[in-house]
Amino acid sequence: MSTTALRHDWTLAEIQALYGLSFNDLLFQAQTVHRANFDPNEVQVSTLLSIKTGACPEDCGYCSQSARHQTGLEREKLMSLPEVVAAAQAAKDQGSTRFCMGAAWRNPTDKSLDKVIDMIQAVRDLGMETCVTLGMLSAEQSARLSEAGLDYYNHNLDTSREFYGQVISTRTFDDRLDTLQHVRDAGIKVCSGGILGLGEQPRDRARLLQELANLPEHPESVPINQLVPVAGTPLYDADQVDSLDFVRTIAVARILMPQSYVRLSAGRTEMGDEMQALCFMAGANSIFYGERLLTTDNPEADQDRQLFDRLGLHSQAEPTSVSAAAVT
Ligand code: SAM
Ligand code: DTB
Ligand code: SF4
Repeated sequence: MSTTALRHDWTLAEIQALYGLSFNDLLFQAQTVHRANFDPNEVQVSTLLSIKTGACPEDCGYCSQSARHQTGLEREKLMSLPEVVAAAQAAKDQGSTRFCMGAAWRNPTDKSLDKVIDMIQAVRDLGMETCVTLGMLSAEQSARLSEAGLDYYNHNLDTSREFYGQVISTRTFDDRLDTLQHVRDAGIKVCSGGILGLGEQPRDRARLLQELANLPEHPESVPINQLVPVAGTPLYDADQVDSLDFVRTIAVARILMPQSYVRLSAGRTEMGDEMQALCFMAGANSIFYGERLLTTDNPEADQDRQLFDRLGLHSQAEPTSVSAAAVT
C-alpha cells in the first residue's frame, strides 16, 4: 500500500471546497485516500466502559453526566479493579482489541490516577490495547500514564473554537489543546475528535476538522460522534445533523488525516445499515463495539456482526486470537 503525504496546513477554504464537492466525487476521493493507507475492509474495534459515572462538575451541554443537568442518571463511584478486568475480558472475548475506560471527571486527582494506572496495567496484561478518557491532564500526570504503558488518551475538541463557548462554559478550547499537547509530549497516542448535531453550522464542522488536521501531529484516532440526545441536557432539542452531511464529515476527515483511524463513534443506534455503510465507504475504519457506550446504548453486538457480514468487513484482530463469537 502506498501512503499519502501528510499535511498540517489546511486552510478553511480548502476544507470547505471538499465539503462542497458533489457527494460522489467526495466519496471517491475519500475512498482513494483510504485504500492508499489502509485495508479498506478492516475495522478497528474498541469497547467502552464508564469506570466512574455522573456527578461531573463540568457543564458540557450534551452530556448526561454533568452534575448541572437533571438527567436522572445514577451516580457511581470509581469501579473496583476486578469489575474492570471482568468487563475487559468480556470485551476481548467478543473480539474487541482496545478497551477504553471513561471517567466523569474535570481532571483526575493523583490518588484516583493511581487506581486507574492499576486498571491500565491489568487490561494490558489481558493483551488488549488501552485507552482512557479522564478529563484534563497535567504534564506530570501524562508522564505517569505513559510510564504505565497507556496506549491512547481520548480528549475531544468536540466542536469549533468559535462555537465551543456555547456548548461548554467551565473550560476553554485552549484547555483542551493544552491537555492534548501534554499527552503527545508524554508519548501517548492521541484520540481526539468531535460531535455533530450540537446546533453547529457547517463552518464549525470544517473548523473542527481544520483544528485536528493542523495539530503538529494528526491524532492517531479521530472519533466522529453524532449527538445522542439525552433528556434533561441543554442540547436535547438541538437541530439534528443531516445524515449525508455526517457522511461528508467522515469523508473530509479521511482526506485531511489519511493515516488516522476515523471512528464512527456515538449515534450508531439511530443510523441504519445503509448510513453506516456509507460512513465505511467514506473512510471510517473504527467503531465502538458492545451494547453500551458510557451511559447510553450502542447497537447490540449481534447486530454489528450481521452488519460486518453484510458488508464483508472484518475486525482488526487476527481471527485466531479471538473467540468463535467474535466479530467476523
Ligand atoms: N470527562 C471526560 C472528558 O469530557 O474529556 C471524558 C468522558 S466524556 C463523556 C468523552 C466524550 O464523549 C466527550 O468529549 C464527548 O465528545 C462524547 N460525548 C459525551 N456525551 C455525548 C453524547 N450525548 N453524544 C455524543 N457524544 C457524547
Ligand atoms: C468518544 O469520542 N465517544 C465516546 C468516547 N469517545 C469516550 C463517548 C460517547 C459517549 C456517548 C454518550 C454516553 O454514552 O454517555
Ligand atoms: Fe464531564 Fe466529560 Fe461529560 Fe463534560 S463530557 S460533563 S467533562 S463527563
